[in-house]
Amino acid sequence: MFELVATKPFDGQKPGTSGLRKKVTVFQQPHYAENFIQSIFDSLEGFVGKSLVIGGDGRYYNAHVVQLAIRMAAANGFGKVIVGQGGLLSTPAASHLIRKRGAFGGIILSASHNPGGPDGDFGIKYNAGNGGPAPEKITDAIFAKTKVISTYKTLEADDIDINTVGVIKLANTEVEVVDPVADYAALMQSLFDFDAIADLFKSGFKMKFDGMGAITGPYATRIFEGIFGAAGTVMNGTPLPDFGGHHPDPNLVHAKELCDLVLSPNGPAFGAASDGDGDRNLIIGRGMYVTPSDSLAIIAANAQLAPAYSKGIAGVARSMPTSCAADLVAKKLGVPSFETPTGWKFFGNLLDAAMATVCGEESFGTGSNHVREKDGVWAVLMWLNILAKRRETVEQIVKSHWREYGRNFYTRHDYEEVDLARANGLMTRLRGSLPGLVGKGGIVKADDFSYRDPVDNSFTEGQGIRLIYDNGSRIIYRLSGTGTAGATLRVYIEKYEADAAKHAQETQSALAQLITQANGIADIEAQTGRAAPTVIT
Ligand code: VG1
Ligand code: CO
Repeated sequence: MFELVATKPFDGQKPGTSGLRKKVTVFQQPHYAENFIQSIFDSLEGFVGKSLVIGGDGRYYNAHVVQLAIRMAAANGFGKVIVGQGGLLSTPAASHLIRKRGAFGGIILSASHNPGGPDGDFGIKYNAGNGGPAPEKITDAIFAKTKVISTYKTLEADDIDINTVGVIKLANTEVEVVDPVADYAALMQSLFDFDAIADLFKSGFKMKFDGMGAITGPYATRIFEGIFGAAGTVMNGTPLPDFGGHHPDPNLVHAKELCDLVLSPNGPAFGAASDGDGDRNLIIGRGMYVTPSDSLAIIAANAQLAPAYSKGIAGVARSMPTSCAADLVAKKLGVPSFETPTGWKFFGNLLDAAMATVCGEESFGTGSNHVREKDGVWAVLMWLNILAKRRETVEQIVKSHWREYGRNFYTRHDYEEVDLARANGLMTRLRGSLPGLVGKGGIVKADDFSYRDPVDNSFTEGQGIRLIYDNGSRIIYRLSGTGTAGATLRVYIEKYEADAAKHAQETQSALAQLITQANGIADIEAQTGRAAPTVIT
């Protein structure tokens, strides 16, 4: 019944910021997904007889890869596979399930915020026993295995029924199909004051949540509409293989329908959205969009309003390009703040060691020590908990935060699908110009960010070019590690403003001077052929 299939290595199966992401058509090549999954197993030790969690965001090709992953897990000797019903699990729910069941690890099928459908993207990611994305040590080992693979192990067996909750035997392996939402909803209930939130809704508070045709629909429907009784809250709540044509990236551009609604004068008081795999969040109040960096800082400052964090937080961690707003909160709370490279995998050690409790990224990612992934619905519930306790509007909460701490004006300009060679050329040229930039126009530091993990001492370099000014302003350039076509140049721009009288400025105009400098220093138009960014957040 076990089958050893001969195969040859594929080029480029290198995990990026968050797993291996490629066009669906690339994954559809015979043996492509199998090679990567076998390489994951080949880089791990000691899993025979143990459990593996498998699930994905429901995008096109999910159903196919879930089945082959189950067969391969069984053939490779896992004693148990825990799979979400219908092959579905949001990324944070998968992280929770790994931890709750003491699984050896998990395979998450997702390309997250990347578009789906037959012409869209697909992805595979391995999470370790702590529930978090595999650290670089493991992803490097997986990549090394993909270069030498010659066979993979599978079973000769038909697809099994994963649409019904229950247990199925596949060869020597037990496959348990679980409700993808139940455990996660129970975890949320243990963290937040659900009674206070339900009361908020009873008082007439209105919210819209945009599932963007992706994985969070069932989670949001069960929690917001089911538990809180807020009927009519969820829009685009059914996960679809092509996300209903949505680009499930919860930002002002792709969640426009939601934002227009909430920003309108008679709109709901609160709006939120999540991405393809449920780990990102967009927070917007009537008349007030909250930047992810501000959201992280506000959550850190108010976390003690939620039962699970009532004794305070141990520390705050943010990715390097995320604004420094959270650092100011940590300082006031008297707890440490950490600055890590981009990607949630770098928070894992800090969370495991209880050095940080709340973490966040400027890319709409916020989370805590409750799982080892960022968590979209968690962030929305945290905001609801804060709103329920403070009984102020989102706008009032944000503005009073700025009055207390000052405002970190912040924007990110993305230049998508730039020619790869030109993008690399821009970065190389920029790197070469760094020594000459110090001392010019107030720049006090110009470097390529590197990070030494304080827990395991691992070292990572080349994580983004930063220009730091004497007044704390920052310009950061890096190339995306999640795209599947050409290169995406990300330019992050930040300026601190202590004076409350200047907090009302529009973001792009407040940052205009720095934006011009950012474009000029990297010579973006000449180097990329692009006169303007494709997405501004
Ligand atoms: C992007 C974000 C990063 C995030 C990563 C995965 O990576 O910038 O902050 O951790 O996506 O998020 P990059 O390399 O493209 O900048 V998700 O929700 O796509 O898993
Ligand atoms: Co995601």
